Amino acid sequence: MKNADLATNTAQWKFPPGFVWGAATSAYQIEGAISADGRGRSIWDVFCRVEGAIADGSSGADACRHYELWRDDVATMKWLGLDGYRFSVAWPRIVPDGDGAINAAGLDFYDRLVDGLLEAGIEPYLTLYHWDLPSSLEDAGGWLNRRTADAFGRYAAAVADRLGDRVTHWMTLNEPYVSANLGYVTGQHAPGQRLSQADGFDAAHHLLVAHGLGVTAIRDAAPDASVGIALNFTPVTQVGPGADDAHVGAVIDAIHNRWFIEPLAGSPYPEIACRAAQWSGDVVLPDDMDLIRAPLDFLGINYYTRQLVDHTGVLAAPGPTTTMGWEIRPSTLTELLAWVHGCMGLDAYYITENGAAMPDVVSEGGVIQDHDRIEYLATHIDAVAGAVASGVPVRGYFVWSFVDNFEWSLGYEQKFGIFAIESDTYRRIPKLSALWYRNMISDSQAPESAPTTGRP
Ligand code: GCO
Repeated sequence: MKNADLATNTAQWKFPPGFVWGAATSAYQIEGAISADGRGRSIWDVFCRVEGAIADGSSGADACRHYELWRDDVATMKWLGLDGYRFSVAWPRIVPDGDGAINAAGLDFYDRLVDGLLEAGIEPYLTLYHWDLPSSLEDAGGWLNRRTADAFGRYAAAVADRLGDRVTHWMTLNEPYVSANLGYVTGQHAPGQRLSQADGFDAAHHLLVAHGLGVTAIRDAAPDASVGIALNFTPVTQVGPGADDAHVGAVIDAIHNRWFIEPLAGSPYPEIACRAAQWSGDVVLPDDMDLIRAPLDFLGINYYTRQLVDHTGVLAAPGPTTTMGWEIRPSTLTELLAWVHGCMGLDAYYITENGAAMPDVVSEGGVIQDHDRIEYLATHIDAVAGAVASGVPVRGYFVWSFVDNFEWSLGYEQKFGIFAIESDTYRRIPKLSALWYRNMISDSQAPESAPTTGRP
């Protein structure tokens, strides 16, 4: 079927009953209110002030003003028909100094949000860490310092104690690959350090220790919780016939795609990556790998694109691409899901992020006619359906993102939302993709006997 037909014929997909349709965001990207109610400073508050760090010189200081407008946002999500909403808790709101005193007002915010979601019939999917480390922890070495992992365990316990009676689905970390490598190796993200890949692996290991401590803390506070982690995958396609092409591809694949999932599944860190980085592994203490392999209830998978690699490294993506320059490649998602299931063998996976930044030209009627984003979503949902049909137990799909937001070092120039934001009023304006997603959700929930003809 052609992509455009896929997008119009949404009732074709057969997802199992209870499949969760959701949308995702993260705290620093949408909340704003960085000084409200005792919030401490995060590494992103600091990084955004570094000259040249953010493409458009912006920050998340106001972002989407979700901290103030969350009630309207929940109402909008209800209108969309979402079953689930994935958001993250800002560590600096809960523990302003990173470790030490708990700020009750910070917990109160998420308490109200969770109640609001549940009242609207929307299941909260909570991520504890989406990159906004309290800056006082960074001052003491950040993720290069193991004590940050211990502090995370205490922070996780505080949140789980407060919300564990109402939140069922928990994720410890979002994309530790990005925290470790963009934060401490390439310096594109906060805290902006440019260190060696071996240092990056130290940070990555401490992130996984934090994950393990977080899993324990959540299970202690909420024994019925369903616990996971959200990992990003950018599968590697080797280009070029040489042994050197294969070697570079294998190293990049090990760093990007295997480094986190394999120890979670009980294997050691990929040898080829350790060797390439000359990583000593001295930071790995005797019980760490057992802590890291603690059983999980689900894995969150963030997928956007694949990468082509030859002996020179990652190549420019062939078209078609999104405005991020990322190749649009839905079939890779089906293959990825089969591979991930082979690694982990879990009963549940969620697509915790998938979506596209697009040009979003406003048409004459004032509506953003983002047919390109609709096609991206339709073809990727179709790819998920393909994996489900072949036996991978994917239980839900969360579009990235609910609303245009602060895209990290790219500021507000890259737009991933299915809602836009009206400048000045901060009103959320549905793009055509929001209307499409809403129809798709209601179609997919219609009883089997309902007519299955498409609609415009
Ligand atoms: C991610 C991030 C998001 C990004 C998105 C688009 O987890 O990668 O969660 O914060 O905005 O991926 O780049």
